[in-house]
Amino acid sequence: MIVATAGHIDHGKTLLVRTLTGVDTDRLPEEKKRGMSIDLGFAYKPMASGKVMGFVDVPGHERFVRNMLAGVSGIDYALLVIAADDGPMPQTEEHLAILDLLGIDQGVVALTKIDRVDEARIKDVTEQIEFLLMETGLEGSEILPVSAVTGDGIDELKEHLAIASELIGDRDVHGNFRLAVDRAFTLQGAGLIVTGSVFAGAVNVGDQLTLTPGGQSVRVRGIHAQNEEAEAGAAGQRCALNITGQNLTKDDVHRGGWLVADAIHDPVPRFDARLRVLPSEAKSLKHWTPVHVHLGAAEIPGRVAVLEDKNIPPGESALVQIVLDRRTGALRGDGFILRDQSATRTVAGGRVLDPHGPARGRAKPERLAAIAAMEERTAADALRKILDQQALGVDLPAFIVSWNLNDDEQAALWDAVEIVRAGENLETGYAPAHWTNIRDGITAALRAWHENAPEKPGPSADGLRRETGVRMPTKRFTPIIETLVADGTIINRGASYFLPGFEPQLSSKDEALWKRVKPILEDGHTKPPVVHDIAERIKSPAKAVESFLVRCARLGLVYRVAKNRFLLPDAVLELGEIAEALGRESKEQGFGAADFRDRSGVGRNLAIEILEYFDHAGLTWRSGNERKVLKPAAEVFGDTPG
Ligand SMILES: Nc1nc2c(ncn2[C@@H]2O[C@H](COP(=O)(O)OP(=O)(O)OP(=O)(O)O)[C@@H](O)[C@H]2O)c(=O)[nH]1
Ligand SMILES: [Mg+2]
Repeated sequence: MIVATAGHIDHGKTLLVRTLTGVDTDRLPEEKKRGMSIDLGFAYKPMASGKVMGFVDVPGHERFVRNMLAGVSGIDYALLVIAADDGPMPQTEEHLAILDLLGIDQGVVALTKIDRVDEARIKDVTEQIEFLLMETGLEGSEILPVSAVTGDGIDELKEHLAIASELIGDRDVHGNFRLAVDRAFTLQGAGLIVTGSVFAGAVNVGDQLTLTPGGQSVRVRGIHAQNEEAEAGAAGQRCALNITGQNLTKDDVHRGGWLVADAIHDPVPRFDARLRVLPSEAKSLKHWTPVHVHLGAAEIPGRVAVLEDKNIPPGESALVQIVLDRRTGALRGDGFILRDQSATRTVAGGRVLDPHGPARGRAKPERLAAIAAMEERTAADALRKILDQQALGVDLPAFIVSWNLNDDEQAALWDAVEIVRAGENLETGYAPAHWTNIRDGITAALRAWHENAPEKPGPSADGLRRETGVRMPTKRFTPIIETLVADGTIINRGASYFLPGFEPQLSSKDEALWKRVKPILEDGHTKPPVVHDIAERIKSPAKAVESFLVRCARLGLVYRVAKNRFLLPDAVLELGEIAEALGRESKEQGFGAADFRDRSGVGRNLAIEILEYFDHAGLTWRSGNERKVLKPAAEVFGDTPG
């Protein structure tokens, strides 16, 4: 369990942590000199259960709220410290609001410095605090009077924390590993050390991880979990990882970065979220307000795009898109806080819903529905809703990263949700009803195409997309037809798509012409006459014969070897096999055009035309005057349709 302190300056947070753990977390000379905390402090306390409790001690000064924010995300339990003499003060309220906005709803209040006040005052302040906690996540939390000076109430507080840690237990370790970096330093003899709270998943010595947003690859050489040397670390612990990586230096790692499993390295420039504006704000939060965004241990300037209305009144919540000045790691469910542009006031906070919100059309009704679906409690419920909404399919890799689902969790998701997954990597998901619609649309479009043009091959992928009339980008359409080809619903040949069983046919006019031209081509075999000569022999215009032969080529009846020369498939295969034999015989050296001319007997000009056609078709590879054969001729020309 990780406990973080919270509360106004000088109310006794650091001394209380020292009393509980024996560790003075104010280590900076500046902190000692000024008698106040500036940065985060860390302390650990082994407990009777054998577990170790981690403490994050935060500074109370209003100028260091940003440091406080880096410390409290990713904790399990709040220790709100309020001095009995002062009672609740501005940062008591601000820290409490931050804990509430981050969704931290487990904790205890330590009413400190009771040695300085009388019983009546304790009763009075306790009532004030009960009132203060109302309608926050910490409503009803225990309020324990203590004195770090006399030791009064300290045993009760220790007892309380021990029980809380048993009740909370080990956090559910789900998802891929994710640690919010709050410190990075080099240690003599060990190298680079990175510390932080583990938000999700587990890590083992030897694991490969990625630094977000930079993308550097690192390896874990050693782990300290809750201050003890360990083989592994997991969610709910503070960890120090000794990492190495190519050319990796301390400058590559900063507070605010993330150390994550490769699968969830996905820095985003914006995210969609639900945002709540603090009731204490004087004015509504306007669209495009500049703010400081605190998420994990990061602080990034950005702006708020209000999606549903023009602004959000104090105390209200609404869907927003947070647009960041630079990329950061953010996943669904992450809590975040917004402070005003001059970083003097906490204004609002909320939860990330969709880290893959689009820059354009972010406030369209269908987007609002998609964001709202991400508010569902489980990935399965959210996916069901989104599949239902999105007739044109859902980007599954993005969804999986958003929810940080590991392999087992993904498998469970596919079991739980009725879904058709399409594409080479099953990357697009469809609700079964939507899938059936799209499939039927495609087969209907193909059927209409074949009926209209029985002599033509089917359309290309892009043509098919247009014929089907679905409004989706090629990138989304391609996986669909890949899947339909794989399951045999449609057939792909060359660049064309067909319905099964469809064979393109010549029109009756072309069929009659073919009966006259085919014998001429057969006669010529590897040396057929050019188009012009064929036209003369059958007494037809050359243009008409050429376009007729182009139609035949589309059906695979002939190959167009050169602009004015068409050969029958068996002649092309025979010539291809001659090239293949020459390639085999000439080995490394390759063969020349003259070799091919001599062996095939087709004459110099035609030999060159044919060889250039072979280069183009991928049978041969030309370098200088020599050619090599890349694959068997039968593989390139053996299986011709029609
Ligand atoms: N009498 C009395 N003094 C206390 C008690 N707890 C803390 N103090 C004193 O209050 C002063 C502030 O205590 P800290 O623990 O540094 O307060 P803090 O909340 O950590 O302050 P920041 O980190 O600056 O926000 C110190 O002089 C402490 O000795 C207590 O229970 N009784
Ligand atoms: Mg302190």
